[in-house]
Amino acid sequence: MTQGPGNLQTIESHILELQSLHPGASGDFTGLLNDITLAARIIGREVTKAGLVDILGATGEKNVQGEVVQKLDDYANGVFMNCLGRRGQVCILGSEEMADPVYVPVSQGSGRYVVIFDPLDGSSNIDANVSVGTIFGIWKRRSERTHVGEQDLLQPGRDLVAAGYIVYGSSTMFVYSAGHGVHGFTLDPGIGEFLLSHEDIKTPFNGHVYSVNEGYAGHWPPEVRQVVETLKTGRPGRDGGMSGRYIGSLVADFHRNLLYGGTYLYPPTGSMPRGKLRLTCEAAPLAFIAEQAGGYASDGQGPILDITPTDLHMRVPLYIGSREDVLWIEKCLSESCGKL
Ligand code: P6P
Repeated sequence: MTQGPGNLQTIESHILELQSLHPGASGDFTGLLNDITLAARIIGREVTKAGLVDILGATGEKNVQGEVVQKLDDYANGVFMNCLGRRGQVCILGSEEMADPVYVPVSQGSGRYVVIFDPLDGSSNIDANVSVGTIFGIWKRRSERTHVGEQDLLQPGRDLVAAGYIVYGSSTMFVYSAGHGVHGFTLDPGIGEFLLSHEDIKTPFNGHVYSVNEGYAGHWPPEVRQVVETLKTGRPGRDGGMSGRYIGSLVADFHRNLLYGGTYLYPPTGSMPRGKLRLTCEAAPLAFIAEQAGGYASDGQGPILDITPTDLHMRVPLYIGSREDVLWIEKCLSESCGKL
């Protein structure tokens, strides 16, 4: 008898197994995660055929960050807004593409969760067929359903109940954690299912890659320049320097570094004193993933996960990836030494 395919586990069954860890669970969390996988499949379908249909190029509009919005950004944001919370699990939706959060009316359900997402990060690369990604974070509502407000929206990453990203590249991968390790699923477009391909991802303790836009080196604080130079030439006790790998697409750089080891850096510059990346929809969800996989994420002074946002679009410097490397960077920057 011919052998069928090996151990095929769909993301839906993986999420259901999670639910079994929480006896008496309402199923809201399971439904919400499945809604996100649906949004991922719809966005992935459009991203992978972007070159074939007239959705390339920018809308000409600018988003709240002042960045030119690519048509697919708009589309991806709309998909998330339409797919999430259809069954009332969500009380607030926040998006990198929307200036203000959307508060879901009480009448539309239990509203147990808050979801903040970057629907299509790295979208300026779309026309060049470079990998792009979606990032999401899920928090629990803190206040009574009838009193939802900023205290529910602006929570530290330490309080995330789940986070993940989808990378639309040579294949479409869905990587997430609900606090029980990090697991990766690869989309089989033939059956439209995400199948478990990377169970319990652990990122290497240190790496040989650093990812940063060195075009800004002249605008970094001197201690950052010193740290990056040391990464390149080789830290004391390390065999040689690191290699530079920078795609210009955070999810793609992060994903490669997560699997192979490495560190992504987006330091502050003169024009961006808090860096470029957003805490709630980029840094915190990826920091949650990094720490669940044994890595670490810092703003240069301390853990990203311990920062409570002051507003939905708050930016933070980001140093994220292999634990030992990021801890070394943090030690140097917090002591402004850079010469260890
Ligand atoms: P820069 C894309 O706009 C993004 O948010 C990340 O995906 C990427 O790592 C970074 O910004 C690229 O920024 O300033 O190097 O072009």
